[in-house]
Amino acid sequence: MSDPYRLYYWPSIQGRGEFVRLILENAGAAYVDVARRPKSEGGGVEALFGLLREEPIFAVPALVAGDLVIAQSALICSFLGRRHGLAPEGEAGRLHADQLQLTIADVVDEAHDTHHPLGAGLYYEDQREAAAIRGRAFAGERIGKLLGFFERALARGGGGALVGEAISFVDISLMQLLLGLEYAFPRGFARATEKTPKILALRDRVAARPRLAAYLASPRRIPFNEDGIFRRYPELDLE
Ligand SMILES: N[C@@H](CCC(=O)N[C@@H](CS)C(=O)NCC(=O)O)C(=O)O
Repeated sequence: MSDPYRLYYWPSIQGRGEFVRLILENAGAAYVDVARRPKSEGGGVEALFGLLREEPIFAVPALVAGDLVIAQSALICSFLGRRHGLAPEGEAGRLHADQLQLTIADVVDEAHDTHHPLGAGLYYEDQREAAAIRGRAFAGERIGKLLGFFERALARGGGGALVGEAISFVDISLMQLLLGLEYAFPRGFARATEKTPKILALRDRVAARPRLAAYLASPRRIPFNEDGIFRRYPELDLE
């Protein structure tokens, strides 16, 4: 049996690492969520900083798979999808799935920038005014435009999955994106999704997959919180 995967990500948030956790959970793959292990067992955030010192990686999440060390959440999801029967067959389908996954990563960046519009290194409290402008524009316009894009992408393929017939890593990531946006921007999300019934139905089907449903209900799933990417700051949402 091969060694379990080692996921390196912050231990107290879902963040970008959650996209990777969900693919691992859906695959039923053995993995160690390294920083959530005690320091005495080689875990803790010290392990993250150690990896960042030793490997040519700028930021977590990172996945160690045998001799491979992979960063960038979209790339890790694609890699795991291909390894675990969760990726489309053929080059065109794989490129399409990667393209959608990268678009999801772009949306994650935009969601992050609503609470940190001036700088990731500054406190939220020091950029509240700019955040309110950015957040309202995101909740009022961008969510609708972005989710409309995914609704059309899903409809093009017949409505069963974003790429091809079968659920792939990108459908699982879209589920997480929708859960995150709904948590952070409940009013903007409710308005935007009045026009996107297909992606909501896909989200529910994905979340009901037995391994994912078990994970989502388990203590392994860190609750959304205001340290993560998707933060519920009502002043950033629609009035
Ligand atoms: N594009 C990268 C972004 C990675 C990233 O920004 N990670 C955050 C945590 S979610 C981080 O550790 N950032 C540190 C920094 O930017 O200095 C991905 O999707 O994995």
